Amino acid sequence: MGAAKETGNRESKPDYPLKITALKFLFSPYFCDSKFKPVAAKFSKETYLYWYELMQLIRQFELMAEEKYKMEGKIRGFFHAYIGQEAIAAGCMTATRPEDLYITAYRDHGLAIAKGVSVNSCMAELYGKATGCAKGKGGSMHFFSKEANFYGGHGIVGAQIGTGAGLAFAEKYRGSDNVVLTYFGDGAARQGILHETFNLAMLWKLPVVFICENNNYAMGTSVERTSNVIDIYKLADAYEMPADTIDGMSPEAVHEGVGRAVKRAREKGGPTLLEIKTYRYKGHSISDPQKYRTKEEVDEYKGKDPIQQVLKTILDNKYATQEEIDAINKRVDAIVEESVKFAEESPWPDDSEVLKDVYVDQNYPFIVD
Ligand SMILES: Cc1ncc(C[n+]2csc(CCOP(=O)(O)OP(=O)(O)O)c2C)c(N)n1
Ligand SMILES: [Mg+2]
Repeated sequence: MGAAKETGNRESKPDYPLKITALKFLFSPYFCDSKFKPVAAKFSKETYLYWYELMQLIRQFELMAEEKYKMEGKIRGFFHAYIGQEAIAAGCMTATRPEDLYITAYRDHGLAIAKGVSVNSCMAELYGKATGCAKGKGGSMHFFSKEANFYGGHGIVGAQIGTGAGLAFAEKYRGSDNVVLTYFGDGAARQGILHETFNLAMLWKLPVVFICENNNYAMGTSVERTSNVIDIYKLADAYEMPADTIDGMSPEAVHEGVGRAVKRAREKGGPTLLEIKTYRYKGHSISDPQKYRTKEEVDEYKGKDPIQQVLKTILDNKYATQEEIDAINKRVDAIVEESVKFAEESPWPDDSEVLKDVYVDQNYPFIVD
């Protein structure tokens, strides 16, 4: 756990039992069942292997896509890598159920893959192909899959904060016990929509967990340069919303903190703000010269790499041999290679698709022949 703050309604230690059942299928999410063992218990071998494989998959997917972008020009447009932040996706997945909804900003590849949007359809989306998860019409910033309960992929900084609360309102209205995880960056935390959304989310006790992925930069602007309040979790205070800070380089810490917030939301206790401290190794986007930070700073965070940390735990505890790790890496490489083949062989969207999926109402007056 990151340093939890001991004021007001803050949390400092796990306070409820949690159990992860065994993983049945590769990349299908765990079920988190709050009736069983305490969260402070050691995580299982299966959990570590799942985290390792998932984080490797996300990273290798992005490294491959970056190569296809930079070296071969097969991918164009915006592209924001999640590399360095994978522990957030991993910890959130083991702390939530498949029915729970995720919504995020444009840095969306990692969460989409974690949530189960097919790797083939993600690569095809980057290629702009008809088989992409947004039919090739969204690209990197607009991954989407209703089946996977992944609600985007949003390019307007902060806009998804309100939409996430809207999804939570819908879940409450329908009487489900699903929880919405609404992700946004440290830069988005300075948008006015956050305050209006926090106000209503608390008033109506919506089942939403607000997750600020604080990677310390909004494009080239550091958190310190955006506000007098640099502890983003404190923004919850104005609405008496529970809040916490979490070490985002540790899937264990993410799981614990997110698990508590999800439990609260599921049990009708309302929203939580989690400030998850993380770091992106790559630039803001693929075309960022990164003049605003030093190589030493980047290297310091690479020294805490979540994939390497999880690998160390696996090997130290003999959860797997090096040969078994090599087999996982090979499997991941094969999935990524296959996604490239799938994307390259897929057709381009048909011209007739241009005006489809813009408005639900096909007779909307703006759509004319
Ligand atoms: C409303 C709006 N303002 C400005 C932009 C331009 N813009 C795109 S990303 C970004 C930085 C956001 O940083 P942060 O929220 O920290 O997310 P991160 O990129 O670090 O994941 C900005 C200002 C935008 N897309 N939308
Ligand atoms: Mg940021």
